[in-house]
Amino acid sequence: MVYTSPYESVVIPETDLWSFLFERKSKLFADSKEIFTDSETGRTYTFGDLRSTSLDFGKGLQALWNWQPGDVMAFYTPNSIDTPPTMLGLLWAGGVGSPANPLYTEHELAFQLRDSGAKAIATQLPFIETARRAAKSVGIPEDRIILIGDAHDPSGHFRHFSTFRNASSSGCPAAVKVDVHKDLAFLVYSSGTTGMPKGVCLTHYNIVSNVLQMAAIDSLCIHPFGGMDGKGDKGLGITPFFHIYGLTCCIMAFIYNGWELISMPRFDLERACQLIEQYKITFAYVPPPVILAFSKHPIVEKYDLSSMRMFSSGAAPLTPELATALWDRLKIAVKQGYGLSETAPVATMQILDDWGKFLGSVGKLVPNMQARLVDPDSDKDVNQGQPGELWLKGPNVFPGYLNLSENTAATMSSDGYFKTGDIFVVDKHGNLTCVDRLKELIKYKGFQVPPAELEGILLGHKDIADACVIGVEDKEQATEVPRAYVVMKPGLPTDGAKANQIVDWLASRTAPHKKLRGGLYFVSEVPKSASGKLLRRVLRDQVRQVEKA
Ligand code: 4UU
Repeated sequence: MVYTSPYESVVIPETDLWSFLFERKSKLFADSKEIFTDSETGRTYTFGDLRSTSLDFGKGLQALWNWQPGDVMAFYTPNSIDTPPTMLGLLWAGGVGSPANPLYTEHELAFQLRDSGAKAIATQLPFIETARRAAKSVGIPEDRIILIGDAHDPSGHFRHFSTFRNASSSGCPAAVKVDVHKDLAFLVYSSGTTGMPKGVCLTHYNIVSNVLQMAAIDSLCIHPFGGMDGKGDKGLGITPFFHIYGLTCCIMAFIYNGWELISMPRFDLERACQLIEQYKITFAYVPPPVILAFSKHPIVEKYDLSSMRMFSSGAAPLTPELATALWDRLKIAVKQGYGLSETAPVATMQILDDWGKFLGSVGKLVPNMQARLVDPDSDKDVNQGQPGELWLKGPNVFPGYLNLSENTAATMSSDGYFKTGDIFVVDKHGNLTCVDRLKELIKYKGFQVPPAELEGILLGHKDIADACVIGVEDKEQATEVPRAYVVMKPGLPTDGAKANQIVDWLASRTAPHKKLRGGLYFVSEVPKSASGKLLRRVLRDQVRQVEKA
């Protein structure tokens, strides 16, 4: 059975993202409307500033670097209010943005730079050393590293993006013409259902679609609380802009809707509380651990959070208990959305009215989406009420992984659905609930941890013969954590000290969210199929059995 979104379809214009945001809306918002404010400096971009700064930067890219359509720029930076205008200027010039976690090691960053074919890197001063080393290792010239943020390079060696503004010519030609269905706006990285991180190709049309799909849900959410009408609503910008959640739900949706985002460079609970009180913030997109912090931490009591109307939680499962705990303590509603990098990202979203009625559900399909729930062994639809793998179709679904046609083919069904690798049930109202994950991906606080990547590094350790990494639940932190099962080479120690040593060794080679917080256990073998394929699920199911007992 094909499930269709119960919401009225939205009309999606065949417009590039820059023009979609700035040409249409410029007629609706005053140029002076504040959109992005930096939580620490108070610096602000108004709608008019965003438009002119992005234009200047786009023109500068063409004039100074001869930027060509399709050229990729990596963004290796924590949230900065300079990301939206530079990223959009890049798009104006026909370029493609590829954001990377600023805590990536040189090696992790180099992987993405190489894979995406990045021609330049936008970063901030504290990250310049890693950016420089990674750039060097993939052959990006040092003068293609550009700074954003408040700090300039005192030596003047690395150029600040604002100097592109001065360099650009006057006049306002149109954005570079793109084929909205083929040309990419973003190349974000996700391991998908299996293996190493892959470039998820997202077209202009994908992103424009998702902004409008979300806007349709928002328009149904807000009225009981007095209208999310672009006049008074303010969001707290916690979600990383380097993840598709922040890119679409914070950067693009806020510009489109004319909402103000108070952007935090990193999440800190007390600082978040101060900002909510100071700016009278009304909503925020967050992952579940942030809900945990607000519902449990004593510091929250010190602040007046009464302006907050709702959180929207996504990127990992939110339990009914957590949503209820937040409501009981602060009377803030928390609705849930679900999606993936491959769906740009929002595929389902609760309307505010539904959050307490269907606790634990991720809501219904957003407009213009269809879904099937399928038995992954037979590819047949499951009966209603039965769990099945969620397959999705819609204008926000990506065209494929970069240069990986086999992976793309494996993830698309013959009838054109994208196979999410997540197991869902659906109720008679069309509310979807995620009950399990078929794929091997681990999510630490909403961040991806691809097990194959950690196993690859572990196998590079001189003492290790074999390894298997799985996700285990950490209820206290409301997240999964990665755990390794390791086979040592014969005769080597397998005590706690050795385990800690390997955990630290691995941690020094990865971004902090990939640390083996679930521990490292020595085993004599790891489960494998007859053909030698690692059976992570077998191990994961065994752990779940033990933990249940
Ligand atoms: C259970 O994390 C994302 C997308 C996040 C997002 C956030 C708010 C989507 C919609 C929204 O409203 O993308 P990725 O690619 O990093 O990770 C995708 C995976 C999914 O396949 C699923 O396993 O993250 C998991 N996931 C969730 N799981 C995402 N949202 C949820 C959820 N419940 N609500």
